[in-house]
Amino acid sequence: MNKKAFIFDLDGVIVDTAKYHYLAWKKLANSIGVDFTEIQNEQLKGVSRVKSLEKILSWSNKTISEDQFMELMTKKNDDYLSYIAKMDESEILPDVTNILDYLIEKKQPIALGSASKNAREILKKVNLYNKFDVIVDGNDVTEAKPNPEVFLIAANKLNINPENCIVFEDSVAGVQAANIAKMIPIGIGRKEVLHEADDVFTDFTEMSTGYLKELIIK
Ligand code: B16
Ligand code: MG
Repeated sequence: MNKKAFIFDLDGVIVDTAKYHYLAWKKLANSIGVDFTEIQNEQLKGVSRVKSLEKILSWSNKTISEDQFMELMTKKNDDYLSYIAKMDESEILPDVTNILDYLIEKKQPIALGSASKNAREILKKVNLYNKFDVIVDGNDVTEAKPNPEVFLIAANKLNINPENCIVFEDSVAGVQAANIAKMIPIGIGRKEVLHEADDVFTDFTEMSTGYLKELIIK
């Protein structure tokens, strides 16, 4: 049995902040005359703030100055921060705390691997910060998912080989990043969207402790 590690994405896996990113991006896109659909939103999940805005601008063929770009990024984040300001433990997704506690009880190393620069603040707000051995977020990386940097840094800090790392992800970019890192991606969301993952669960309520045990001893 090889020692495993469990890496959790944040937005859309631990907390439902994906809906706040959506609302903030939609408002911003509409304010510059760009249509913004849920399908386009799917392509922004797991993607950094800079890359997300670049994508929105490319869909509309808009070019703006660097100053305007920075202004829009600040606007989006301020809007997003106003949503997350009110967050508390009630916004933790179903069974996430149970799964974390089970892994802690089984002495499994746990990391956060998120593209978000707001990750630490959110974890503190929902009282989960202390459950992680290692936290790697948007402030620690230079490359955005699907680049595997965020997960590789987490594996390195935990001192576990990438092929023994299980990654829980809700985004296509994140599943691709885990695959590129040669890790084991488990999708949290829809099978049609996350078909590159090894397994997909709608949410953690569908994941049995038997399944986790298998992952630990595999
Ligand atoms: P921020 P994750 C990602 O977090 C989100 O999925 C993505 O929608 C967001 O643009 C990105 O974080 C950056 O977030 O603007 O807060 O720095 O899913 O990797 O936990
Ligand atoms: Mg996510």
